[in-house]
Amino acid sequence: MAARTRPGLAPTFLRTSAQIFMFDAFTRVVAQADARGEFLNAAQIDALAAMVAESNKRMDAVNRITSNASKIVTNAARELFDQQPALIAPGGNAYTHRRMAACLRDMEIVLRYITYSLFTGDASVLEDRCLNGLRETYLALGVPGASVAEGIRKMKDAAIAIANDRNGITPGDCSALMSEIGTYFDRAAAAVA
Ligand code: PEB
Repeated sequence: MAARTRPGLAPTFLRTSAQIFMFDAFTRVVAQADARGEFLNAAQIDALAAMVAESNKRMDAVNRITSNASKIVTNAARELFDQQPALIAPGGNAYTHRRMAACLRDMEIVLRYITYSLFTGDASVLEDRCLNGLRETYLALGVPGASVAEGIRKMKDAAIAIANDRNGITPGDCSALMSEIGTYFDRAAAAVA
């Protein structure tokens, strides 16, 4: 977070250290400007204006991933267990219905927070409410983080294939949006690996 450069101005938005922040692309820029006591600059306004102009693509991508969430989760889990059958064998971390259910639920939670980040154009909701402390949780539970990361990578491939499907639509340039989606999955995978 940007340091306060003008001590007379209190960045109230950033004041409470115990609070957990959820930004979107707009409030993040406002918070940064406020911390410096500055107006928004032209580059910031241009970047956000571009985001608004392109927002139909973003909403469509969120909608596609959201409405295919269970398919994305189930297929990624199935591929993960095909590749790592020890997980579902006796003693494995997805063995027993209880653990299998917990595993599918975890993958769905991660995907859900990624759709929030895609919607808001900011990773903070994913970082603060999902990934923060997740590695430690898995360590304590004995859940193999590298396997969770692999499951997340499989969801990434499936989600991008679905969001980027050119069938039946007027095709446009979605490359920036697709790589943005990729970064959220990459952050999630890196957080637990
Ligand atoms: C994180 N996961 C588990 C638990 C928690 C989370 C807090 C313990 C409580 C419980 O069992 O419900 N919860 C989850 C999450 C958030 C949250 C992401 C974010 C907000 O609140 N097992 C595998 C795979 C992997 C897996 C590698 C890909 O073999 C997951 C799925 N998570 C898994 C399993 C458990 C678990 C719990 C098996 C149960 C572990 C156990 O009780 O032995």
